[in-house]
Amino acid sequence: MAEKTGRFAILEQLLADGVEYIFGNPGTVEQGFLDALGNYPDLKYILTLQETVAVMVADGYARATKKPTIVQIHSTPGLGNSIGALYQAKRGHSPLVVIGGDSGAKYQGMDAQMAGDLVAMAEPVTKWSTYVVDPGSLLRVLRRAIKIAATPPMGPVYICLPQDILDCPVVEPVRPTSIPSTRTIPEDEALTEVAQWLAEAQQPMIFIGDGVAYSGAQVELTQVAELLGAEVWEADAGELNVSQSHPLYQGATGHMFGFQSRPTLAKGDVNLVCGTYIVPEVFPDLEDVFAPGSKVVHIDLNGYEIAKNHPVDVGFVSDPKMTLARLATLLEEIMTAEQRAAAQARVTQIGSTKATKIEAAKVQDLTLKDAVPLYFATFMSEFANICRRMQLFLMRR
Ligand SMILES: Cc1ncc(C[n+]2csc(CCOP(=O)(O)OP(=O)(O)O)c2C)c(N)n1
Repeated sequence: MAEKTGRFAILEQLLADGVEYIFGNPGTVEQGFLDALGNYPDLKYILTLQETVAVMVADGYARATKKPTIVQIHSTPGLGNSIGALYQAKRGHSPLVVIGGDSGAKYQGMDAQMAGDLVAMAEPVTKWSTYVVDPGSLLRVLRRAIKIAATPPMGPVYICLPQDILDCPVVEPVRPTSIPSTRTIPEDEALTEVAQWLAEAQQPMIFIGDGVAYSGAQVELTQVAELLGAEVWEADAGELNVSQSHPLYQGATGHMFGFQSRPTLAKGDVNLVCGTYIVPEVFPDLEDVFAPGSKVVHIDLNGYEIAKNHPVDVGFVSDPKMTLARLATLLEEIMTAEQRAAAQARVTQIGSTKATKIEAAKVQDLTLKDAVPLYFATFMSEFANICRRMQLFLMRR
């Protein structure tokens, strides 16, 4: 094999992993890397003029594609500018792979201009932060970074690629990164017990977050909600987890004040939490949020978030799509005719309450239409008209 240096090898590694875009804002130490890019026209570099923007644009792309997404940033000042955006990417479980430049491992001791403890800076805002110390492990560590970012619960990683390492010959073979499958499902016995609780519930409630969308579980979630006749609330969500026009969808519990979300959280006798943590509010009530004696079931690939703040009766570290699909089948098998009728009555009642609330809100909006400058509902209505005129179609993923 012809000898190639690290900067060519990492680009070939990215191509082997199906990467099409690199977002970034480079500096002098990334110049060799940028020169190498010229050899790979299939990799497109999206330049932004500030690092926060590079990370945020990449974050959007990463969440939309759910694929490991590369952002390239300059050493200490560049990483410094990225911190806030990386924090948001971490909270949003975005599979970002931040590749950071640095003058070189051999210059570390000099503490020269723009030197800093890059790994320590990135650590609190990433899932993993590391520095490549030897050309012999350049691709191994890059693949590990990609794997960590893209394995659910996904999240941003930082990998520092010092310039002198990128200038060294690399003999490691390029091969696609192995991303483990997380399509896992709980034991049927445990899931059957949970299905029984839910079937018997008088007031089942569902609380969801982006774990639903990341697992592609929108259909299964909706099916379970309809079978149960349960209100569906989003606790911590930015993705499309359920159709917002569905009669059972009730909106978000809120992210500011616990006293506002508490009545909703305390309403159910059996609570199904999926793909979110409870509770994301900034000013949460520190006491338990669910009704005393109620049951709580949490399904999530993110084990850290299960029972993070409040106890659960059962937590499943499993894939929402597969688990909800199996739960729906079990419910169909075990629900009695009486339970089905009660659930159907709840669907009708929840839907009509929602429709009445929406009508009342529309009347309220009309009264305020011209009374308040830039009233939001007026803005959205005008915006919808423009979209219609421009024939803009919002594609549902
Ligand atoms: C925060 C940060 N990001 C990136 C760099 C790398 N860098 C050094 S000079 C430069 C271009 C600056 O362009 P401009 O602000 O127009 O100033 P000019 O030097 O062209 O006058 C960049 C991106 C840096 N030093 N600091």
